[in-house]
Amino acid sequence: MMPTQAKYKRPAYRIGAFTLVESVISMVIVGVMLVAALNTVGASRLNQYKTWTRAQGRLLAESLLAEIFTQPYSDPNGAPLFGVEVGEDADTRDAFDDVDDYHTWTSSPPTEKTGTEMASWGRWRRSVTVEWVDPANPTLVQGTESMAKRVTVKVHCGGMPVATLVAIKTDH
Ligand SMILES: [Ca+2]
Ligand SMILES: [Ca+2]
Repeated sequence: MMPTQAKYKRPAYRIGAFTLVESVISMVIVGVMLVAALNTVGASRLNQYKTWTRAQGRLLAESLLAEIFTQPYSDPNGAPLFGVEVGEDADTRDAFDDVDDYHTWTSSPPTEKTGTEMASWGRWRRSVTVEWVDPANPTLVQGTESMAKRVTVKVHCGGMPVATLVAIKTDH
């Protein structure tokens, strides 16, 4: 009598279930998609922060530049000097009464003109440079009185530059 050949029987673990390899591949795919999604969210938040920082920096620069431009071109009292005049305190803007008094002014955190520190702005710095420039070409710095002063206000946050504004004040 001839021996009968054993009938093929499908393994039970294949019926209605994932194999171990399929499960691992699925987890890898989900993991990669999750990382990509988190990276996208992180990049979006970073862009929002940078936009906010630039906007705040510009506001800080504009407010100080506006204050400087309410001052006359040169000191109204006595012999004007480039920088603070005799008797004016260079540590606070309270006594500043002309544009070039602000030359080399810097403060962190930013302060009001009275010297009051702006609360919650500890990482921010404002600084000012004033230079005589050629009225016909304000990119050319002059070593002597030229009847035009270029005022540059820079704002840093955490040591990084975030805003720079430049304006020219002339002696009418
Ligand atoms: Ca002055
Ligand atoms: Ca002055």
